Amino acid sequence: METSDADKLAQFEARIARGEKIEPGDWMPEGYRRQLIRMIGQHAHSEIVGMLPEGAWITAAPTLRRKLVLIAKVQDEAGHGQYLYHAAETLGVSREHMVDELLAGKAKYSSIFNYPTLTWADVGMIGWLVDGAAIKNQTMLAQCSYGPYSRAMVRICAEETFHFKQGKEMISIYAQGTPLQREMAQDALNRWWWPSLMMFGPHDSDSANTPTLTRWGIKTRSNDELRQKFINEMVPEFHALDLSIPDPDLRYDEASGNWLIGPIDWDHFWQVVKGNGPMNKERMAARRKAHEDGQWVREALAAYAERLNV
Ligand code: FAQ
Repeated sequence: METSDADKLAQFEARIARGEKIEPGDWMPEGYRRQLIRMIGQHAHSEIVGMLPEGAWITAAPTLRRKLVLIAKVQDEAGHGQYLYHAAETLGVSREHMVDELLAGKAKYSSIFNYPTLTWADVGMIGWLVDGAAIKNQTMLAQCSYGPYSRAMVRICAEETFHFKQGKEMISIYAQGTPLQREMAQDALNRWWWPSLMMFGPHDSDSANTPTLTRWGIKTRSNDELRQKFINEMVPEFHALDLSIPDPDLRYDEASGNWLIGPIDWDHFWQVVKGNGPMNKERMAARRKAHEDGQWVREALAAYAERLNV
């Protein structure tokens, strides 16, 4: 007897409830596949576009050690993009299609990469704050129900932890360094604090995808829950360095044990998401140029593969 779609869905949801991973050849509802392609694709694009803000500082790193670390970090982000495009391909979408969607402005990537890196301290602040926020989110995704995405996240989180540590080390040194270094660290915190909080996405009440993602075990924590966890961890760290958080409403709430923040400027966030942030146009222009410059490599690889008949 044919199993009905309703039965297949019930079996699929029972597997998720038992904590089993869903693998590429397994039956899955179309909505699950679509959500994963959307999210993993956006995540892959974020890693690739995310190479640009820090990559701009490679030639200006202050010491050889810092330069080596930064090159390794930016190269890691490229690797993360590769794992993620592969993970999305297991769902039946091609990398070419995903990249075309990005370059055509149809696919999103994280809002955080649409801000300029104005000083060297921004490199440290990205490592500490931006990678820190990414890890919070990705540690949750390492537990997600889709096998290839969850396994990619385990490896990515391990590498991001190194990014986080080198960023924290830099900012800690500068915050205790010369007056100019302190000023640079504070200025970087002033500019990156709010965009980092926006990385977690809109408030739960406006997060259209969360109910579906939670139902199918892709997300196990909401945008606001992860943001609050991140704030609670980061505020004492910055205070310990005598750096001030750029939020006049920030206060500790004894009852909940949470650091409560002032209102997030969501109008600004949506402007950035829609392509009108400080660096959106530059970021997309850089990706299009890289894609055009790489055309001969793709052609050469395709010709080689054809010769080998693979
Ligand atoms: N930027 O319904 P929700 C990194 C969109 S990796 C742009 O709440 P969802 C490593 C969202 O897509 C950083 N768009 O969405 C690194 C949706 O639009 P859609 C990237 C955003 O999926 C470090 C709409 O708003 N990480 O940093 C943003 O439930 C340093 C409604 O939102 C990932 O991609 C945003 N910030 O939750 C690299 C992790 N937030 O698609 C280099 C995977 C929301 O319906 C240097 N993704 N939107 O048209 C996720 O966990 C989720 O997708 C969220 C959003 C949490 C980002």
